[in-house]
Amino acid sequence: MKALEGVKVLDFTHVQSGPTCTQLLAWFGADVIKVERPGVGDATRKQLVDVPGADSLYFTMLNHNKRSIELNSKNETGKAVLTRMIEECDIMVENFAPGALDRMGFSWERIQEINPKMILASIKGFGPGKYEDCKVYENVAQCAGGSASTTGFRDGPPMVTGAQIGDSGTGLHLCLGIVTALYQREKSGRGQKVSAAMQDGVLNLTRVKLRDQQRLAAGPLNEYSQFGEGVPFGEATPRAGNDSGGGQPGRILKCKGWETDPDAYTYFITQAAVWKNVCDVIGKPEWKEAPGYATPPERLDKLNEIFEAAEEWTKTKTKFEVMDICNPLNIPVGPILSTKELMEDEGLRATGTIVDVEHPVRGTYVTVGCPIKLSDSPVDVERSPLLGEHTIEVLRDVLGYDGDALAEVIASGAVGEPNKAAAE
Ligand code: CAO
Repeated sequence: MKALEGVKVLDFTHVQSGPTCTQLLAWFGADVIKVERPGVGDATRKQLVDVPGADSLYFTMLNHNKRSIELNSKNETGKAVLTRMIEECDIMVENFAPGALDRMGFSWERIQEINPKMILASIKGFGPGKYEDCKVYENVAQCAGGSASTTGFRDGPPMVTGAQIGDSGTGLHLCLGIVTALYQREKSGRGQKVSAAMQDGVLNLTRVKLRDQQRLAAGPLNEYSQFGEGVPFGEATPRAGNDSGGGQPGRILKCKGWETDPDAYTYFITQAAVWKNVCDVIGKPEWKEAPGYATPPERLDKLNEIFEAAEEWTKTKTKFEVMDICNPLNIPVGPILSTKELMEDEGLRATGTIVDVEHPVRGTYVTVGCPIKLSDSPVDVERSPLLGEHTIEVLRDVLGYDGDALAEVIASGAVGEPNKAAAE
């Protein structure tokens, strides 16, 4: 038995943010039925195509364990089918542009009329306010949510990060809102609307930078490298390069092979509690007790010198050797792992965080499995559905269309051409 077994999800999501949310619900055992435009489907099916004729990795990696139904929600028969789906499902998730659901005729008020127990979950770029009508993509959210202004180096431009905190991050936020609403529904008997704005999601993940913004009022942020370098602070939290965020000085340092391998680097933290170990490892035992080096405040204006010395040492070791030497000494380090190394990582494969998936059109591909492990609800990652693969099955088994009623829906064209053949 899976945690969300028996829960039905009308998945009206597309691109990345919404699909990451419903993929989690599917992994936790919900029956997730993805509604897609006939003949077209989620735009990502045909974006960044690597195997001609096959659904792209962009699509397959975000839509595991779901069923797909083709349905034109703007045609009258399609609307009737969608209404039946709203009656049958527990949760409806969407991330259309602002107003699109209303324009289809399915406002929150209308959805509640159809099914008062429905949980309607929506992702938009911005919450209510002057930008509420904007269409928003990942990097826009990273920029508007405070991540970009606090990422990168002080002397360079703002930077976006490779982690999709705007899309996948907001998908996670929404997922938590949905299961919480589901829990409340157990007691109240009522559904509710769950909203997550991408700007808000990014800002939540950038929370510590707002902590620093307010600390500026009490003086310069002395754990930032620029403090030790004597560079004055401005009005807002600055970009801090690779400084660690928790007050212990840390940097990314070159390791053996850095000249040719762009990922031959390690993170290295000069943790105060193990300063003596750090000094021994990097070949500077004289710094252990030396005036100007012995205590963390004294070291603040010498961080460049200290990390240069540390790097002289790390450059003689591979990033994995650095890990092997420093971990037993409680010196916090971390290898910079490439995507290739992560895909091949035996530990991640053993836990199901990296998995191989078979796909009938594209063959075998690698994906990131469920990163959240429930001891009583294990996850089997199943391939994403082909466009409309389950249209007839869902019409029959979930919505109860049979005989003439089923034939009528198919003849209307509301569920797309290929399914006529499947039904016959
Ligand atoms: N049948 C009929 N019509 C359908 C349909 C279906 N099954 N599914 C979608 N449509 C229609 C919508 O109703 C909409 O029509 P109208 O414009 O006439 O109302 C139309 O398809 C396009 O939907 P959209 O505006 O959401 O799509 P877009 O490609 O123009 O914009 C995006 C994409 C992501 C910018 C926008 O959806 C958005 O801002 N979403 C919220 C924020 C978000 O999730 N962004 C992250 C995306 S991942 O980077």
